[in-house]
Amino acid sequence: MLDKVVIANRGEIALRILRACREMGIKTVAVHSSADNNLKHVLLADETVCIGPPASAESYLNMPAIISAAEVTDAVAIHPGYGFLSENADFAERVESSGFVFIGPPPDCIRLMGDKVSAIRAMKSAGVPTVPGSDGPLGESSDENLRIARQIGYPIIIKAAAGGGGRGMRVVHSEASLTSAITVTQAEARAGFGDATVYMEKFLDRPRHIEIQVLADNHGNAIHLGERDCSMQRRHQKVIEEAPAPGITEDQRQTIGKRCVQACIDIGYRSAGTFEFLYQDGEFYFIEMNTRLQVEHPVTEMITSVDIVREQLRIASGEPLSVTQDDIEIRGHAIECRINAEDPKTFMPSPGLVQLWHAPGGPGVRMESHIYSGYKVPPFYDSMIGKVITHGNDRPTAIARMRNALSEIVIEGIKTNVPLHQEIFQHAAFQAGGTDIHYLEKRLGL
Ligand code: MV4
Repeated sequence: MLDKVVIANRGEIALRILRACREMGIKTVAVHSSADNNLKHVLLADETVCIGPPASAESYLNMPAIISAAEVTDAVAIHPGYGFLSENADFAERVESSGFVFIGPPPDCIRLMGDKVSAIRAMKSAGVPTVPGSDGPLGESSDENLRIARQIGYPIIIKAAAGGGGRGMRVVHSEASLTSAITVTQAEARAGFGDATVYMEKFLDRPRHIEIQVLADNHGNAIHLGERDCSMQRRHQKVIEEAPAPGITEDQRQTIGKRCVQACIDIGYRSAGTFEFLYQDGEFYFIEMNTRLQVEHPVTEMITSVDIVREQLRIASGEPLSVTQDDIEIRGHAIECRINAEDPKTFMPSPGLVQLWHAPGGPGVRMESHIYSGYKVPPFYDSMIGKVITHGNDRPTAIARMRNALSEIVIEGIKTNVPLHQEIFQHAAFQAGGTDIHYLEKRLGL
């Protein structure tokens, strides 16, 4: 097993990784910015290294500083968490060429999936269902682009190959605006990502966002852990996630899951990964793959009893997966609410001193947070300060436990989105389950 791991992240996920390491007898190095001396995982880590000033660009994105920290502490591996450098193929490569293990997929897989055009191509040839589209980058000829769009049928969506997560997209409803929309999206892509490549897909008007969790080791084993429904979102920020997805049958789960597993084998994937799909009218359409541990991984852990971070650490040390596909059974239902330090009405960030913090508890309640009474939420980073996850034998039980948990939470000193969650849990449409990606924004009147 790995001897010592650098945790190249902050907040709740750094604490999650630290806990997994400690359980497994792995020593930990917390690398942190000068604004993060008092992070909970920094206080708990075996060793700490300050890697730069508050700005992420000079600390959590500072590759040489992170690799140097691994060198001076004699660590053997680096876990990037999510965000920051987690999907940076160059970082993964530099980590490995410096002699450390990158706790994630091979750099080539990160690169393949980072380019959405090559990702879709690879997934299509592996038998994963994709959205009808251009199946490649758009060329210069507007006649040819008009022909492709006509064949797909309007509305269509233009997307940047280097985009993803909602950046660099434009919906086109008719021929009249196609050519200019392509030009504008190309210009934005060049300015935003340094790559003007765009592609075209049929625009799905009311899909759900359903994703499949996979794990793959170095011994040719790959498994899927079922799906998560992440449709409850605002401006591409997920707010609530759940597993399993309401209405998805065991047959559908195994069919799409098998396709994802085969795709992992085809591309030589390893570690944890997520296949993102749009789901509409009973069909799955692949859109992107996330080559990292995700924020919402706990809902899958709760319904499968697989510790995804532990599996990542095992895989990185060369151990086989601890479970086979036949071992995986979906048990009950889990829901996650992301808790953000923000105004519940305006969504403006609300950093500052946490004067009082009481965590929720009880059966089936899991709190993933690094905050404590007296902790100061810095203004430099993402506003997510934790996640509450509830699990129960069925969805109504998970919902009832979440309502309890939300009502038990006490946070004084900063504003949070807990009241927003409490409101959503009153909605009849949420209680019924299966709302689409536009539901929350419509309800909020955006
Ligand atoms: C789409 C789509 C409709 N049709 N593609 C946005 C984020 C990026 N991951 C892909 N996105 C979308 N792609 C087609 N062909 C609608 C979205 C979309 C969306 C997707 C998932 C979660 C939230 C979303 C919010 C707005 C639009």
